[in-house]
Amino acid sequence: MSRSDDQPSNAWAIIHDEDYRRDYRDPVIGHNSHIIMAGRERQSLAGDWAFTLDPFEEGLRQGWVRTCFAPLEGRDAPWDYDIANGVTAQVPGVWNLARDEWRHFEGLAWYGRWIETEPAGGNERVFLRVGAANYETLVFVNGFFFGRHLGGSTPFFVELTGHLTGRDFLHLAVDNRRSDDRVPMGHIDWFNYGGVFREVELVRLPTVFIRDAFIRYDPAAGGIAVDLLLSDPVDAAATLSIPDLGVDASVRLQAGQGSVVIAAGAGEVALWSPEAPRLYAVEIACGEDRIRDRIGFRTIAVQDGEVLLNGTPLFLRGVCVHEDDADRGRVTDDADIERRIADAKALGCNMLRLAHYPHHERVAELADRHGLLLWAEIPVYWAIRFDAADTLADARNQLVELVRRDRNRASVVAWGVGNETADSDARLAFMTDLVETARAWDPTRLVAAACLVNKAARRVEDRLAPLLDLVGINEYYGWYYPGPEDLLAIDEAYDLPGAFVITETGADARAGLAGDPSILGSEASQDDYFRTQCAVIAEMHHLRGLFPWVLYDFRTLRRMNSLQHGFNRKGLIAEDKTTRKAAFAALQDFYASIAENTDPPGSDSPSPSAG
Ligand code: GCB
Repeated sequence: MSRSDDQPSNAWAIIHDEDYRRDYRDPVIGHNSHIIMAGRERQSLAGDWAFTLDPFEEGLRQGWVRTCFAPLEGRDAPWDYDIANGVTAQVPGVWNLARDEWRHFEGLAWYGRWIETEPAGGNERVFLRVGAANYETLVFVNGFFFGRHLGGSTPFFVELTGHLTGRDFLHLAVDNRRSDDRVPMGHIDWFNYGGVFREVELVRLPTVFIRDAFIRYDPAAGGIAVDLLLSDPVDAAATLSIPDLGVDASVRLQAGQGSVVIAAGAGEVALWSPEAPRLYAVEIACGEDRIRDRIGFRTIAVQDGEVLLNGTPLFLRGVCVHEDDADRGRVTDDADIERRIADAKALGCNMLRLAHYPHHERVAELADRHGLLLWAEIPVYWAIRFDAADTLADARNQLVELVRRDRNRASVVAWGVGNETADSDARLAFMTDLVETARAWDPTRLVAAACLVNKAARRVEDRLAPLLDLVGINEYYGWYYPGPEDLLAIDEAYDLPGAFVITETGADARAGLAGDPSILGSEASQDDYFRTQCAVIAEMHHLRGLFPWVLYDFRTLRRMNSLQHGFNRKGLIAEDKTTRKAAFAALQDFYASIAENTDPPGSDSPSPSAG
């Protein structure tokens, strides 16, 4: 029986067909589907969706999405799937935390729901936006296959215009299986949550709409620079207004593209910074379309190993954070993000490293508002298949989806392209491609990565490092390795053009575990680790930033000892996101000492005490 029939197929007829994914490989939905969301109205599809685990991918083998609509009466063959089987799951949500029996499921699952919305009128288009679903998502409406998206943390869009009748069934088949050709691959130190864990929405747009707008302060170009891209290659005129700067400009677009530079000197624009996060209302209109945003204008650069924000040297007082919640997994909301920002600020931070994948877009929007710098990264982590062209295409696409989503956010100052990836020729070619891709899509931000150290030679030794603006090392001297005195030798030997930062350092501790510093896992041992580290870091001359690992304990199945219980316990705060461990104060003291003394640690002026 053919799988295009709309009658249930006889499950027996397809059991020898192992090439059952052939009809679902193309099209691949990538960053070209991107639509700038700034201020647009959306119809939320949040709520309970019909949900079916499908570990054997029978839905793809048997074509469930086409056959499920046949009425029960009149069926002449048995069937294995109903859309209304009574099992539901929340969107946004991760299935792992919804039911105990789904906790460790890795594979394909079907989400489905009716969409009730007006079909697109003559001068309208309708798009589906999926905020993020881990990892591969196949999109179907009324059984029609639109394509598949790869990558577990970035948004994608599907045009539904012409496919909606008023009441239509949307299926998302989400597959979170780990595999060595994905980004990340199978071996990771965080929990591989599955599901549609960010918002799913419908967006209605005019026939020709503003697909993308890149808005930034670029003194080299002469002021505020704006690039516009329309949905279609038409000639048009757009208007750009920034009322608080008295800007009311017009932009000519040819074949759907146009650019403008608004002359504005540093004196005229109040530049955005963590201390003064000034945002300007910006509105762009073209034909019937209009986007509205609040944008901060600032510059970020690295010169002679120094990080310059608005031209002024800055020490990056950071901390790493995962997007993880003990109860909701990857699902987050404004309150959770605001807490993250408040905890980082309480620590004395001016920056967050969003490890190890793109976090929710609200993080950058709220960091813009509250004044916190961000390092945003893609999950090129550990042993990626650097020799595989498809894996590179996937990584590159995830990077561009992230950049296009967040490049109007002043808070985002660095694109992280990789974390602790082993050096090889294939890796160098792969990473060089990502560095160039980041710069091509956004020449205004820093490109960063956590690089490799030759422990024996005590120096940063990584062919990727000279290509970067921020050269990070994950060092863990005093935890995985003896130390931390070797840091001084590494610092001494540092001679690269990029700014040198510690992208990770930390030690596990179970909140509440008493004992003296010699008891590994006690709060005192973690506190001692950081106080010892900071005393050494205070003597480093080249270091321009520190990102301790990690703000909160987070779930990971690599960590199973009696203290860990499935959590990485290097958090300065426990997984309840409330209980601060003793080491929190150690870092707080260190950051306070740096903030008081505006010179970075190790500079020739009096160096800050480690507290
Ligand atoms: C690292 C990794 C990070 C781990 C951390 C650890 O170097 O980048 O993902 O969670 O170490 O705790 O070992």
